[in-house]
Amino acid sequence: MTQPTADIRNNWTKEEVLSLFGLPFNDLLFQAQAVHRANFDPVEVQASTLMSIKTGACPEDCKYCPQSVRYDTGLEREAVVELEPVLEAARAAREGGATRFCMGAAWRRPKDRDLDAVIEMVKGVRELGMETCLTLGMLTDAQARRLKGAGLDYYNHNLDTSPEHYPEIISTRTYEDRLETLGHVRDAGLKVCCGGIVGMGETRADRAGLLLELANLPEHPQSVPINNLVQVPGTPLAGTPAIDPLEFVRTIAVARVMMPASVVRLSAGRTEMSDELQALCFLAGANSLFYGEKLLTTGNPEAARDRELLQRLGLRMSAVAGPALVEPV
Ligand code: SAM
Ligand code: DTB
Ligand code: SF4
Repeated sequence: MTQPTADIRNNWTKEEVLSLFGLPFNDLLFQAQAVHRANFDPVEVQASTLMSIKTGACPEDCKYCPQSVRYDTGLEREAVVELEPVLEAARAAREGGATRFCMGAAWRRPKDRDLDAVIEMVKGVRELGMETCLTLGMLTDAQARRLKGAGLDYYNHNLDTSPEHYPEIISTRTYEDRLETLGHVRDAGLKVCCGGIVGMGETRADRAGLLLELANLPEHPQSVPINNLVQVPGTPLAGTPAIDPLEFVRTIAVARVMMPASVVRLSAGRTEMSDELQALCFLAGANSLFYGEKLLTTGNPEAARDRELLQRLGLRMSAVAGPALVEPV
């Protein structure tokens, strides 16, 4: 895969982003597809499988999240899972064709001693020849370096929305806190997975604001998950009017144009999407998905159904990295 640097910009303006959003749909998709083809194999889609390694009872108040202790969503809390079930799930994900295994914990921030068990998981999954990703909440500089030393590939930490809309969604951690963790992750040499959620009642200007923040980070995140809100009864955002599906496609396309060499993931919310809508997202430059029946606590399309969809579209999952293809620590 070539990653030309000439087109990589970190100085986007809000006006430019809004004018991309405002292009006629076909012009925007044409531009996004051209950028995609200049940077990636256009028929390849990366597949990541998620697993929740610590579920529920989270002290944060993210209004979209079923795992916050503040909302009654009927979710059973679960302590940190043992190593063996994690490795079993990772093996199954690998058999199914996933190349990355992402482990998520409902923490505000992990304690140093929480990382001991997590590091064993990272090492074990890596030995299976898969890439590893963690999302554990805020990290200190030392924690990020420790995870890098243990062989972690990616750290997921989302900005979620624009700085302006953010206070409507979360009060227990600031945008600045998120940027700080992203800095620690980047400085530790970990690959950054950072994106957001749309369909949370935000405006187009907010969607543009989110993409502006992501693209103007010191380095583009290597992985950019675009989630469509999964509405979970009991969360404050349940009942929010859904985003126009074509506006969702535009958001993917603008992300692709602004971050040409980043892998853009069509993330949560696919269960509610038609095959045609997902096809448009791939045309708009999405080249990754979450693969497997479950996200963290909510549903995702069946693996067999996704394989069939990709096959109908002439797309293929990128090859499983063999142990030799995963960089040594
Ligand atoms: N607790 C850690 C944190 O928030 O940093 C890590 C896990 S958290 C569940 C990871 C991400 O999942 C959130 O930042 C959010 O972007 C996404 N997410 C959570 N609930 C969601 C929902 N209902 N719909 C779409 N995305 C969601
Ligand atoms: C991301 O951007 N989306 C994933 C992952 N990173 C951790 C999480 C989606 C969660 C959807 C709600 C749930 O299943 O709990
Ligand atoms: Fe907690 Fe993460 Fe959910 Fe926010 S998104 S409530 S931090 S698990």
